[in-house]
Amino acid sequence: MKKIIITGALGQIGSELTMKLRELYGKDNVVATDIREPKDSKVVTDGIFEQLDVTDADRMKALVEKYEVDTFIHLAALLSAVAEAKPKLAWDLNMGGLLNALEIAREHNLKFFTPSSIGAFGPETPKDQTPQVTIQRPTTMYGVTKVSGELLGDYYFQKFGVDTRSVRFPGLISHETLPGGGTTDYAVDIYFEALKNNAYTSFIGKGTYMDMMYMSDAVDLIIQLMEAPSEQLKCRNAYNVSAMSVAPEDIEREIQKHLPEFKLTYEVDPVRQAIAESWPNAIDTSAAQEEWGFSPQFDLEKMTNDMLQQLNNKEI
Ligand code: AKB
Repeated sequence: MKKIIITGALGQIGSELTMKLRELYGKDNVVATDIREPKDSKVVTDGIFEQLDVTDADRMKALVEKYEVDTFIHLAALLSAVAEAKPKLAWDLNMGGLLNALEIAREHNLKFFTPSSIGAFGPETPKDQTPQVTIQRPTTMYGVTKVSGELLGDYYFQKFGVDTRSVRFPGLISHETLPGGGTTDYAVDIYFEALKNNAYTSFIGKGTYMDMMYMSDAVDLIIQLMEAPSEQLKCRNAYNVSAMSVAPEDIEREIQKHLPEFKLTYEVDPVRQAIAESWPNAIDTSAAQEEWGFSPQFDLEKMTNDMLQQLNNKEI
């Protein structure tokens, strides 16, 4: 990667990835884009930033040509719960944006990354040790767009030789930017509320296991995957990646080690609970480990220590 364009740069992943890429590759070599342009964000003020609606293929192409980029990191998408509330918009944005980006990657011979998700699995997928290659029949619009995106990644690689790379992200936990409209968002909110109110009401039920990962591991793995030699990669659609499989009560127990009075209660949201139940409990990440050395640094204990410390420093 020498010159990189990122879409959705103000989102949960984008805001941290952009800063890390600027640090590693230089401010002049990272073109951050988003549909919003808040003047108080470091992503906007600390380097190159361009406003971009990813459904506008002409502007996307103009920016790729203006900055002569060689790598495209396409993050702009709606998350699972919002996509379920607005399925047509989710299809138009998630698929329209991805197709525009892939076409430009084909025309300009760009290296390409876009994330898939554990949402690409469905109720018929094996729930535990979910294999890299398995049944993918999701029952959400988010999942439909993620499986379609994986197929497009394969297609553009096989048909046109575009160097497509991807992972199936689990729930991502971060202290910088809040996620918006995901099913796994409870695992972020719980830390903010623990420090603010010593209590949290979870919209995901007790005993519901999902894969999760700390954002610093997610950012590092994107860079590691993008820098891996092309011939090492067998799965062009998306690699399973995860750092832990947790239920709300597991996070509760870890938080209580720091805040003994912390209280977790439940008010289950039937829509997000149904989505969570259609996803795996714990996926098998051996292909990512073997093919490009995926090795996350944060387990639940280490992540909880760091989250609470970082949030304390911010005095939220
Ligand atoms: C969501 O919950 O929608 C995302 C995801 C797992 O893809 N965090």
